[in-house]
Amino acid sequence: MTGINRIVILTGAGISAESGIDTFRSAGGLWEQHRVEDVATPEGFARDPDLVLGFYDIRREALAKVEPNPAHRALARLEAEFAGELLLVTQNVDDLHERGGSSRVLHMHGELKSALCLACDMRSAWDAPMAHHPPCPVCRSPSLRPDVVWFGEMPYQMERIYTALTATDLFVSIGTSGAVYPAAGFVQEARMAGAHTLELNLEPSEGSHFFTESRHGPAGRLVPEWVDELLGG
Ligand code: BJW
Repeated sequence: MTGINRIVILTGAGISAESGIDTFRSAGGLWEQHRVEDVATPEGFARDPDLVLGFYDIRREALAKVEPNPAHRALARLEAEFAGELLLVTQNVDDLHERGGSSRVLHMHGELKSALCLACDMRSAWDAPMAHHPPCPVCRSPSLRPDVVWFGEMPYQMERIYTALTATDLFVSIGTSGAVYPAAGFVQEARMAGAHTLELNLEPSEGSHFFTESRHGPAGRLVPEWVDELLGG
């Protein structure tokens, strides 16, 4: 592909599905196992913190047992070999992009392996359970919550993302249902700025019609194929 100097990539749960991490909205996915209002809202956390901390403890533990797949690795190869500017934005709270070799990942919905202290507002790297209310490493208050973005909260680094979207030549959305805003609106921002927009997803997403090009299939195949094509084999 010629004339591509800036790329913004958005990834969602589908990119980690072949690594063995549950998506949210697929049959049998996380939102069929749990009520979203209970485990992914500040109100749910206020009502029953132990339920929410336990939900994230289980997911953090599961993360230690899975590995990045060819889609994560292909994006790391793109970061290493693409001569232009690349911004990789993920909605995922897992660390499979980093373990797959990407070194610059923007986690707009936070990270499972980070804790946010409600007492001192500090973030700490975190790889242990939280359900027993351990003390914050900074202020010692037992006030930690997972450093993730729930419904009704502001996703991280939105200004940086919108700035990149308005200047990008190519926007690629990988493995996301397009059901959650503001991420679901990125394609329209990029299109308005004149970018080519490409969807790589198992099936047409809710916002499929907004993309100039869509390819459907598993990310573990589609992403390496697209990266090969972009880098010229
Ligand atoms: C494969 C595959 C394979 C499978 N290969 N593909 C009414 C209208 C518009 C907006 C709103 C509204 N009412 C409320 C809102 C706002 C709300 C929202 O969007 N609600 C919607 C439900 C309507 N959004 C918010 O509250 C956000 N904050 C906000 O808007 O702040 C104000 C603001 C305004 C303007 C600018 C900026 C801010 C916050 C949203 C937080 C979302 N949090 C979660 C939980 C994070 C922590 C955790 O992980 O537990 O984020 S919810 C969950 O959904 C998680 C995900 O990141 C997110 C998206 O899910 P994703 O990744 O798309 O997964 P799935 O399962 O939906 O889809 C997977 C896809 O992969 C599918 O298409 C499969 O086909 C595909 N797939 N296998 C390729 N092998």
